[in-house]
Amino acid sequence: MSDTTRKPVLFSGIQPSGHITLGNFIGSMRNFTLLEKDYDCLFSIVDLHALTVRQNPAVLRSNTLELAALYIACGLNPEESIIYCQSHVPQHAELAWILNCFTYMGELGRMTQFKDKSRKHSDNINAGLFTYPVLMAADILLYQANLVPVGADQKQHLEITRDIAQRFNALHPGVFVVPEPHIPKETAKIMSLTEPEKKMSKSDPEDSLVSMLDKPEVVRRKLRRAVTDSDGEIRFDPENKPGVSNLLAILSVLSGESMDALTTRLSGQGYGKLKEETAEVVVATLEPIQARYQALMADKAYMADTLKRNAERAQYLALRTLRKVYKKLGLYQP
Ligand code: ATP
Ligand code: LTN
Repeated sequence: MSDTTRKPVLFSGIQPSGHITLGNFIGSMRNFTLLEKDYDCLFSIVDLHALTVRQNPAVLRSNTLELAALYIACGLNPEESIIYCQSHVPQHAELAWILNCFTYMGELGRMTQFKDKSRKHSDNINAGLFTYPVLMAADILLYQANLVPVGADQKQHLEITRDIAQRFNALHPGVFVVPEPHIPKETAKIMSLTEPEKKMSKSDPEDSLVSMLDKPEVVRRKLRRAVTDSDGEIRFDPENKPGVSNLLAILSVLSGESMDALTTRLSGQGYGKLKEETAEVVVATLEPIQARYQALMADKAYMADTLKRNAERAQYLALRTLRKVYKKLGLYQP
């Protein structure tokens, strides 16, 4: 990514709040690899966001490195795209403060992620959890991003980001690019294996998810135990058959076989066959990623150097926006 290229900018982030799941991969990382060549991309490990929920420091550190290596192992190129830790670029927190002053309590109170996480962590409803979307808006607006690929659960956060950008621009024209979300329908929401009415989340119990680093036998066991239903019919119907539809969605996306072709081919067969085929395509997808991951993690110096260099590249871009914002707002700059 250089100053002179004309490609539009793509920004996305994933929290190092646990082991990266198949839901994160299908809903976001895989789409990053499909879009990378057409955009100047930034892929952030949003470690400051992860602090909105209590983290064990040693585990957070190890999850951060894991996520960085997985970004690269999935095929993203850290010499082209900027792969970096959010906390290494202080301008995120600085712009978040400014944008806090352009965001209303009422609109933050309506965010469903805030309501869900407040319920889940009722002993720690901190102000960071409440202002989480403002930091996310800062992430995106700092780099003048045009496109933000995310899963369906982030749609509302993209809407508030656009509202904040437009509100700011109305007072100070031309400061921010108003970003577009990219939420492909087929990959928008991978569901939990044990409670298929809920999305798969990396901070949920182990049985409910496939981790990107699960060994083949673990993937096979988890998929064999995935909750389905009792009518025995292989049909794509997320409303009435969430478990079966989730397996079909995973299989279709990863194999490239269309949903129509897949349901026709499997119709009349048992759920055992569906689970087995899904497990095999997941194993085949994960194997090369895991091999690259192991190689990257064996070279800690390379990982550290890559993250350091990329944070410097991100800072350069971030500073340009922040200076403009400070100047427009009338903060005295000697
Ligand atoms: P946590 O459980 O800590 O909230 P998470 O698993 O929901 O984490 P995030 O880091 O919040 O993951 O999300 C990273 C990206 O992955 C986001 O773009 C999000 O929309 C996407 N994503 C997360 N879970 C899924 C899912 N089950 N299906 C599709 N996309 C998902
Ligand atoms: N909020 C997102 C993670 C995230 C993000 C971002 C995604 C933080 N900053 C900027 C896209 C762009 C989540 O919880 N999945």
